Amino acid sequence: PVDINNVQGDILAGIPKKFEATLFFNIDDNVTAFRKNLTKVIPFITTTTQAQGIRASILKHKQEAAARGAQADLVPVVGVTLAFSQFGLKKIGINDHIGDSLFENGQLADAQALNDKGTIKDNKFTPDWLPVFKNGIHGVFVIASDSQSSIEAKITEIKSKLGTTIHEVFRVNGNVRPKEEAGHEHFGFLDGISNPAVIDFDTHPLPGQGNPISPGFILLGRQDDPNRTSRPSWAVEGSIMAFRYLSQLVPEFNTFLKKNPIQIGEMTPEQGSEFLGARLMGRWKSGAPLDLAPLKDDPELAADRQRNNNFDYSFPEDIQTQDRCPFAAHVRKTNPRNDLGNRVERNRIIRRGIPFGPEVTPTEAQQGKTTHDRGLLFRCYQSVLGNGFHFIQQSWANNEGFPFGKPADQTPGFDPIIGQAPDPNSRVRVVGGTNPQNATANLSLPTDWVVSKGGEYFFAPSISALKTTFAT
Ligand code: N7H
Repeated sequence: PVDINNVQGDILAGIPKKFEATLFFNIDDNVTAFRKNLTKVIPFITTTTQAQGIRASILKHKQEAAARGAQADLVPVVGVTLAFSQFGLKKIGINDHIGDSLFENGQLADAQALNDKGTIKDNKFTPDWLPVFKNGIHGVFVIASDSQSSIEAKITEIKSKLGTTIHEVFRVNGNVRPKEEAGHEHFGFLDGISNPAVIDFDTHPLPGQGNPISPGFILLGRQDDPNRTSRPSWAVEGSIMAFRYLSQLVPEFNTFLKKNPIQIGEMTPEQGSEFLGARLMGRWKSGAPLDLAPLKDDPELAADRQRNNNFDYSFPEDIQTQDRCPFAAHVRKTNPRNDLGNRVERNRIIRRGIPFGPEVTPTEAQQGKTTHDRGLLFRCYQSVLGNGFHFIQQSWANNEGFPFGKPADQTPGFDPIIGQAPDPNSRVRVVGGTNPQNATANLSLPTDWVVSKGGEYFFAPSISALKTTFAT
């Protein structure tokens, strides 16, 4: 079974957060000093048991506040996650193959296969990424808390322990959006509803979480890890983190919705625009799934954890129609549920992203044009990138034919949210099935609304590996 005192807390449990700093660092040449100092930082790293404890105390705090009729704030806590890229492992002198070639080659080498935008010169592809992600980052700290000041204090503490053995190369702050937008990403949709339940850990899965998946699809070296035999012993109970810096063009997205409403029955143009947005996502902004609420938002359903994820696209009987939810809708593309006979365990990932950047300004909204960078600091965990993040992006979201086996006159098209077309310069994507009354009609999307500015693949070691293999 999984040792939850050994697995980092961000992976299976998640660390509650209002603010989160993602701090990328390089290790300096005195590696021996770094490994020695690292010993003093390991006590800061949050374990799964601790993350669960934080959740429990927040729940208790909320219940107590509710009993008093008061509003509960987050309990003051800080959670820390630490992970290393292949460059970092090499720098430290850990040269074993971890059993994941995409990780070992790094995300930059994967950018073209992911269809990130870029330029090709002399047969060489260079993505349009922030320079920092092209320079070989060694490691990342993710620091989550209820307040920015607690985060700053923790960073100071970490840095004081590590001294000059690392230097920060880039930091980006994420935060939960204000007031009623809390929990919603920048396009306005509630996020963080659906994650897989993991055997040995999630003892009470929610309806619709799907068959609980074997821990080895998330944790290296555990039950059903497809590459179990090729893992070095120190990699066991670690997980591979895919990080992506994804900018979102919110005013442009909204302008498109405004210009292309899908009005059914009595819908006003505004409702038609909401409806198109929901068709592209597969959920209403509230989080209510189209598969259960096909024509009208249902905020009560959205708020009910027993129901808001309990669907698999086979309603009423026929998985072959997109009357309720387009085949290409973001949530259907990235977790096709019964489109693949509910047999997608190995392709599930655990998502832990957070929005970054300011709210849309009135000027941006009015002009329909982004001038302030904002988006999602996407982070997900899996044991094999070629089944998880990389596979979902390349073989599902970017693949017009997926899900396969649908009626011949209804090509699903690209995932309208994250799908990327192969041509790095011209990006007209076609998506099918957006109009429930005309299943064969296609819609051309003028632009990408989610733009990759880079990222890296990291390995989040177990606590025991940090102690014995990484630190000395
Ligand atoms: Fe996606 N969004 O807010 O628009 N995502 N996502 N995602 N996503 C989901 O069901 C979003 C991205 C998955 O189990 C929801 O929890 C945005 C990448 C998966 O039914 C919303 C970006 C990848 C699921 C968003 C983005 C995925 C999922 C519904 C980028 C993987 C679960 C909330 C800026 C390659 C599907 C929920 C399921 C859900 C949004 C990126 C994957 C609202 C804005 C890169 C597996």
